[in-house]
Amino acid sequence: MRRALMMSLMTLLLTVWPLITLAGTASETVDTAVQDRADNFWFGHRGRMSDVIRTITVVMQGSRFLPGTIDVKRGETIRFLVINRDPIAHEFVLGDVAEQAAHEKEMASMPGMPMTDPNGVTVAPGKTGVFIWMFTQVGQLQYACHLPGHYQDGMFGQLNIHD
Ligand SMILES: [Cu+2]
Repeated sequence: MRRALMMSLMTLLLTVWPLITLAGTASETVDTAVQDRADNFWFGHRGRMSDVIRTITVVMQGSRFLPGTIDVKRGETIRFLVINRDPIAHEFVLGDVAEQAAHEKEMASMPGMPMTDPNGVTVAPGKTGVFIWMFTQVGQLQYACHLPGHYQDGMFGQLNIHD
């Protein structure tokens, strides 16, 4: 009798265990879905190295971007080499004017937080950042730095996505 109870408990556990494991997998799937959504912007998403068709070098110097204007084509995957020649960190963040304003607000609310957004890269003093982006729509963007005061001081450039 006792043995039979033990056996049925074992059976129950064996039946439930895969469900518990599945539950864990399900929540990971949700996290990935959230990650995917966060990675998608109206103008594109993170690109793959194997799709890169050209490299554009951007220099950050004197809290300015060089060049000040970049032209790309819809459908292009660009590798940005972002060279920071300043003794302070800078960001290279892609977005339209409204998205830049939102990011500016976000950065102001948590000073010193390293950026984790998929649409940009933070580059340490004297370092070079690599950032790959696939442009999917025609439009006007800015690339900007949102370290305190930099955007207001004019640390942004114009990026045009053409047909
Ligand atoms: Cu900056």
